Amino acid sequence: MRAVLSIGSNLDDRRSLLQTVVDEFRAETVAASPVFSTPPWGVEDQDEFLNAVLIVDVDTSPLDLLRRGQGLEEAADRVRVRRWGPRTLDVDIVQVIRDGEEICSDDPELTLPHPHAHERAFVLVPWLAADPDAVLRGTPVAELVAGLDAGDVAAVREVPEG
Ligand code: A4P
Ligand code: MG
Repeated sequence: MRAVLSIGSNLDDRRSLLQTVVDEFRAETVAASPVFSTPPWGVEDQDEFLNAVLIVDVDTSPLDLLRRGQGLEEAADRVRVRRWGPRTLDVDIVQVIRDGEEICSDDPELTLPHPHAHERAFVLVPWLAADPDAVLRGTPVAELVAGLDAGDVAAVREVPEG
């Protein structure tokens, strides 16, 4: 199955923390976005995030993929204090495609597609950079981005490497 992962960090050495996810999935990665600097969404009195999107082909189930992501979050010493609050590392599964079909699930443990993906510039802009042909629930991601607040989109800025 193919999965779209959104990764984010706004604490500690953000770039190295994102790199742990890139390294974990290196052999399975089919596309990756650059790293973007993004204003905090949801809870706004916190530091800027670094966000990126990875597209991976994995043999496991969606739940096993979630556990792999959570293992990386734990390795990053992530402490859950506050919903949408500061975090060392967040690995969200945005979408899973199996046999050409987008998997939909309202299971709270793994909701697919991710319920906020369609409204988050910090997910959609990197996703579009990784896959210009991406489609979410039948709508091209390019169209979703075009429908977002232009200021929110412009605030998601690619970070030069290094
Ligand atoms: N869960 C359900 N569906 C999924 C999914 N598709 N992917 C469950 C990953 N996890 C999923 O997540 C809570 C529970 O969601 C997990 O137990 C999992 O089984 P969490 O990571 O423990 O808590 P959280 O991340 O604080 O809550 P939530 O609601 O998942 O927040 P989000 O949606 O992850 O948003 N602003 C910027 N600029 N960049 C960011 O990366 N991230 C967030 C967090 C808020 N604002 C941000 C960013
Ligand atoms: Mg999360």
